[in-house]
Amino acid sequence: MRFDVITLFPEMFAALTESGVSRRAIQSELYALKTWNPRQFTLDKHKTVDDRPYGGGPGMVMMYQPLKETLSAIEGELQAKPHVVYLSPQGQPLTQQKVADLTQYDNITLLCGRYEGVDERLITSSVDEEISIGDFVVSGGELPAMMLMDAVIRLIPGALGHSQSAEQDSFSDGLLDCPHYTRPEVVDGMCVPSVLMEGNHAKIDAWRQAQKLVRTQQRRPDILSDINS
Ligand code: 4G4
Repeated sequence: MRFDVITLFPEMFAALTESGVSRRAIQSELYALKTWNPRQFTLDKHKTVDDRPYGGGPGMVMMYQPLKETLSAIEGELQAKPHVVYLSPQGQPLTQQKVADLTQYDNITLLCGRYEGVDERLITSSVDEEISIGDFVVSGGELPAMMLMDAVIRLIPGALGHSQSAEQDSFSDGLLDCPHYTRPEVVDGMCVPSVLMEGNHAKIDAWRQAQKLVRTQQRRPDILSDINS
């Protein structure tokens, strides 16, 4: 799998290459990452990537031309057209199911907006899907893009160690996860649920499943009503 990222702040992506599961997965060549700065595809001496919005109003808009040229340069390096994703608050919500669907693409290009976003004509001509990581706003698409990439990367076979398997994640069965405990057996007067100390694995599995259901009912009843509809 290969990710190409269009961003005015390529240095931010060191967060993925320098630590954790995403760094090990790059080192093991489970995926590749290349960043592209649209500033390098500008035509004027000031390397302008943004301009004022038609119709007036506050803020700036990312211009069509540098982004289109960046996409063409990316396509020039690939065998086939990439799946182009634009991160924006106006996108379809990202879910674990959507993350799993994205693992099927060999090439994903992520477009990271800054300012008020990108010229709508770039979206209609070149973007395959617009995705939101949640109903809130951050200053740029970079952090949302990194979250999407991290979520996809950890599903690539071999990215997680045996001890942490993706099948055991929250949402893998559509429910929230059960609580977890480790040593010591008592800490600041708080003990571990006795069922986990008794070694009856059928009973432990049943307890964990019940905890998942109870927590989902109490914290996210919206998830249960989706499953039951
Ligand atoms: C596109 C349009 C994504 C990108 C406007 C991006 C939240 C999300 C951005 C903006 C983002 C999300 C600056 C408002 C960058 N914020 N929820 N910001 N804004 O996925």
